This record gives sequence, C-alpha cells and structure tokens, in this order.
Amino acid sequence: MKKIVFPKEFLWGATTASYQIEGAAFEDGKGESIWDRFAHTPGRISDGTNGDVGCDHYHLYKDDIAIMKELGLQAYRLSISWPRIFPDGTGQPNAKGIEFYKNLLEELRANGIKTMVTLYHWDLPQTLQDKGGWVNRQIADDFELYARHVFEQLDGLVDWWITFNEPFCSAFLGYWKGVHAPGIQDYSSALAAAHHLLLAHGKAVRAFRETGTKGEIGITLNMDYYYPLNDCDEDRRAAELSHAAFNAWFADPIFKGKYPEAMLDFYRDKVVLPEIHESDLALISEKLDFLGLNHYFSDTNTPCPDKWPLGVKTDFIGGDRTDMGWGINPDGFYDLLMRLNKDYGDIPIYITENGCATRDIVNVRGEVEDHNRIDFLTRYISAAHRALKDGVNLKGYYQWSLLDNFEWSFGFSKRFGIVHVDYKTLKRTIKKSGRWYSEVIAENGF
Ligand code: IFM
Repeated sequence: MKKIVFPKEFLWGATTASYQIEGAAFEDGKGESIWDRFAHTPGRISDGTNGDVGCDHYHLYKDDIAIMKELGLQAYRLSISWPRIFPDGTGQPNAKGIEFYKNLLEELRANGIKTMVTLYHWDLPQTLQDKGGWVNRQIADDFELYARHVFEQLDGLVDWWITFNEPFCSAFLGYWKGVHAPGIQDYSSALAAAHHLLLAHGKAVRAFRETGTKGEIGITLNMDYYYPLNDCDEDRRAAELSHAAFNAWFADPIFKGKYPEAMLDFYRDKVVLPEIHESDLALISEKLDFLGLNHYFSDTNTPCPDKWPLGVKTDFIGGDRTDMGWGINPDGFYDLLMRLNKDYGDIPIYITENGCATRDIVNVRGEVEDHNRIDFLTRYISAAHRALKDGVNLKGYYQWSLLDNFEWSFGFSKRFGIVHVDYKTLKRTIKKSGRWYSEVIAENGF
C-alpha cells in the first residue's frame, strides 16, 4: 500500500459524549436529562441498561486523560451535560457542574491535549422537555442562556466550540422515529424541533461573537451519502430527495441562509411546517469558523410510495457490515466530502466522528485484537485523505470513540471504542486499534 501522509498541521483526535461515558447521573447537583428518563423507561434500551454509571468518567477522567496522552492524541472532543450546569434547564446554575468541566479541561491542557467542546450532545434537561422540549420555540432562548454561561465560565480553556451534535438525530430520531429520547413519533414535531435546534444554534453563535469568547465555533452535522439505487432518473430523484430532507435541510439554512425550496414545496401539503420568522434564517446562517462532519455509512435510494413521507426506500451500501449492521463503503465518505465542497465552498471541515462497532472480546492474553476496526479506519481515513488531495479543506479527524460506551437505545451492547471498557470492573484496556491509531498519529499517516 502507498504511504498516506497528511499535512503537518492536520489534527488527530477522538470523541466521546457526556451521557455516554460520564455516569454520576445524579451526583453533585446534576438534574435529570431526557436520556436519564428515557433509559429508565422499561423497553426503551435493548439490553435494559442506562447511563447511571456509564464508564464512570466523571470520577476516572484523570485516568482517561492519561490514556489519551499514552496514545498521543492531539485533541479530544467532549460534550457538556446541560443539566449538570443548569439542573432545571434555566434559572440557577450549578457551580459543581462547571467545576467538573473546568477540572477536566485544565487536566487536558496540562497534558498538552487540545479541546473541542460540544454544548449539546442530546442530554436535554427533563424540565425543558416537560415544557415541550425542542418543539417549543422558547427553548432557543433557554439554550442561548446556557451557552452564554458556559462561554463565560470556560473561556480560554476551549480551542473549538461546537453548538450541536447531529441535530438530525435530536429532531428525527427523537421526535419522529421515537427511538431516541424523548421518544415522540410525529413528523411535524420533528420539523419544528429541527428548526428550533437551528435557531438555538444561531443564537449561540451570535452570543459567542458578542462575548468575544476565545477559540473557534462550528456545528456538527451527521450525513450519509445518498446514491441512486440504479442509474435512472427516478432513483436519482429519490437520492436527491433524501439528501435534501436530511442533509441539506440542516446545511442549507446554515451555509446558504435558506431551506431547500423543493423540500419546502414537497412538505407543504403533507405536514405542518414550523413557524419560520423572517429574522430566523439570518441568525441561523451566522458565519461559522468550521463544519464538523460525522459520517458512518451511505445508502441506496429508490422510489417506494408506501414509505411516508418521502416515498423513498433507502438501504445500506456495502456487503461488509459493522456490528451495528451498517454497510462499509468508504467511497461514500469521499463522495460526500467532495459534494460538501461543491455545494458549500471552502469551509474548513473537521471529521468530528467516524468509526465502527465491532464484536470485541478480551482474549486470554488480556488483549483486544480488533482487526476489523483497524481495517475500517484504514479505509475511511484513506478516503478522507483522497478528498483532501482533491481539494477539500479538511483540517482534522476525530475517531468515534475513545472509549466503549453507552450506545443510546442499544445500551452497552455495541462497542465503538479504541479503548475497551469492562463495565463490571471499569477497567480500561487499549485495543489493538488504539495502538494502531497511536502510530497513525505519530507518523501523521500510515
Ligand atoms: O454513539 C453515537 C454518537 O453519540 C453520535 N454519533 C454516532 C455515534 C454512533 O452511533
């Protein structure tokens, strides 16, 4: 294989998220989140687990940072739990919550690891959900208040800020499919949630600029690449419709200041569209410093009138599947990056998540030989490198995830980590992929 070398300033990191690893769900004044409530509702999580203890990162964060250092990670992406900061969503902040993140960020600094902080990775305070959650427009102001407080308290400790992680998932998995918290199943609610997530994003970016907070700011969108199933106009239209409904629905307002026109027309007689005030789009399209991209798989698309509301059937591409059942197709990663570059210009992009779940076991020698993960990462990082060579302004790559963790409605049954976690003893074991990734970082390629 030809040697792949990344530019000198390319950044290598790994990502986690608060509810998935922290544990300490009811400690030091933290309020209940929608994921606490959802995970404790019988039947919601396939293996019946919850994030009460997680990886206990809340108590073990120094050990985890020592692992990051051993791996040579240059940057770490984490998220802040809103109900740790504002137990009731708004009102009185909880100083203990800020103290935890300050300590964490200072420890990262002391170990020479750069920090990327996401303000919202799905753990909404339950009190706000009780008022309608993301369907209630008021939430955009509540989020701005939370963001301002965090900017003020953590200013100087964060290199890159991210307002939201995967608003698509919060809106469509949480309010349409109902497989994520809060478990609602209503498409119009999902569209309202999507709009208010974007509005809250815009308000936070404006607050960031107004307060002169240090660092850069962006948003993380998750995107599949949507291919036509067959080389025909019907399938091409189906693929474009999926792209417009799930990718451009978020990226166009942010980078072009408007929702995709064709999609608005398509929805008009099918669902109730949210109230979109005239000034909303100017806010939503506040200038960003970078785009965070999470990518895992690609799909084929073909018309299927029974599939409401788009009338499109999508299927994973790739004969080889990860333990999530997701198809492995690195070409889709390349094609997606090239399309983003074509549609939205030269915006700097960080891959803020990419990785796979595999069936890892600790063998008799106490090692985890996760060759399939190494193969996956080799293929996807190679695709990212190809896109970079072909003109995409790619700045860095964060692997998902540093640690095995709570995979939402799958509980602890899926392992994405380059570090294995024994959930009984909480023992961490660096997997073979972790050692491999460490070499990639040291060599700036492979
Ligand atoms: O675990 C999630 C993460 O929280 C958001 N992006 C996708 C990951 C894998 O499903």
